[in-house]
Amino acid sequence: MIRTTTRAAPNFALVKYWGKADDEAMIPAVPSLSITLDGPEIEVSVEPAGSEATGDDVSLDVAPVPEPWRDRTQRFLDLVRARSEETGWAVVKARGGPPPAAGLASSAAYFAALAQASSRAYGLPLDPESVSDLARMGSVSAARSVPGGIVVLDPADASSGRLGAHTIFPPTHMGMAVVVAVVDPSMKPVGSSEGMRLTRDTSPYFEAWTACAREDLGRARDALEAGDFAALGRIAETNCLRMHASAMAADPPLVYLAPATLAALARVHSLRQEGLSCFFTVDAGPQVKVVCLEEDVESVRDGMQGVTGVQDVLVQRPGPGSLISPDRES
Ligand code: 2P0
Repeated sequence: MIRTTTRAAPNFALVKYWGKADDEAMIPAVPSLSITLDGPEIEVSVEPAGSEATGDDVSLDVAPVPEPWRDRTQRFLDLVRARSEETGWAVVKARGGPPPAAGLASSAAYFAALAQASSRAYGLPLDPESVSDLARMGSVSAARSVPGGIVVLDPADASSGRLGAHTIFPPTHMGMAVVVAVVDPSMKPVGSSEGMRLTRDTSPYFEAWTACAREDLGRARDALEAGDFAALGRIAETNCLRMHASAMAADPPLVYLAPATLAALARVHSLRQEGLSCFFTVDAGPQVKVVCLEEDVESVRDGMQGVTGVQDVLVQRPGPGSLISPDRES
């Protein structure tokens, strides 16, 4: 077993994943399209446990640790060992990354880094497609944080239960940046996995949501191909609100949008009317991600800072995907 340290960053979807077709195999019900960011990175190391170890030792230096992460990490390492000739226990350490379980894609970053580190440590294939396929088994959205730039994860690409995400455009495509307006970084009351299960099982709008997804993906790809930022924004905003509408119609209802979230959406609309190239997307939490063109990033950041209830504004850029740090291997 090789001691390995890797880093990975969150990704935000413009065409969203919400709902699984197969819970066990972690196959999404819909295709999704996302931007992998350049930060904040979580660092994960995997190394062999000592000879007296009787199990894996998982040390998560993130606060607070989301409840499913420990169990999922354990199941993930069991899966890695089942695919490997190495069967030893591991010591896993994680630190950094965005605040967990707040709709800032922390689990995407964590499982992407864990997949990369454990693939290297346990001698599994290291091609991006294989690592992405493995990351998906920790969290579906983690598959999208392995490749960089603009990424697609499409269940139509699954074969023999294998499904990885791939880059469709490099990070520099169209010169985009992401301004994150943090409304409340504390843990959301209903996590994504539970929220999408509830939506699938109880929302009368889930079927309508899944019916729109493939067309949204095709239109988003066309807009990216044409370099049409305004068209991409219309598709992303519509797709985002369709996802939230399906969740709001669940029983019990799931409302991830806070009053300050709605105020931030209104601000994005007015910034656009003032001539800035920007659009919003919101995940399973109250934070608002504003995608804009690089030339407008300062104005958009200033505009979002003035929204009542917005606690912090961060600027991120499309990034290269998860990377092994050779200096930390041994
Ligand atoms: C997305 N989200 O496409 C969507 C939009 C949240 C809203 O992917 O159950 O943490 O571990 O597969 O990957 C969050 O879902 O859920 C997510 P699991 P995951 O980014």
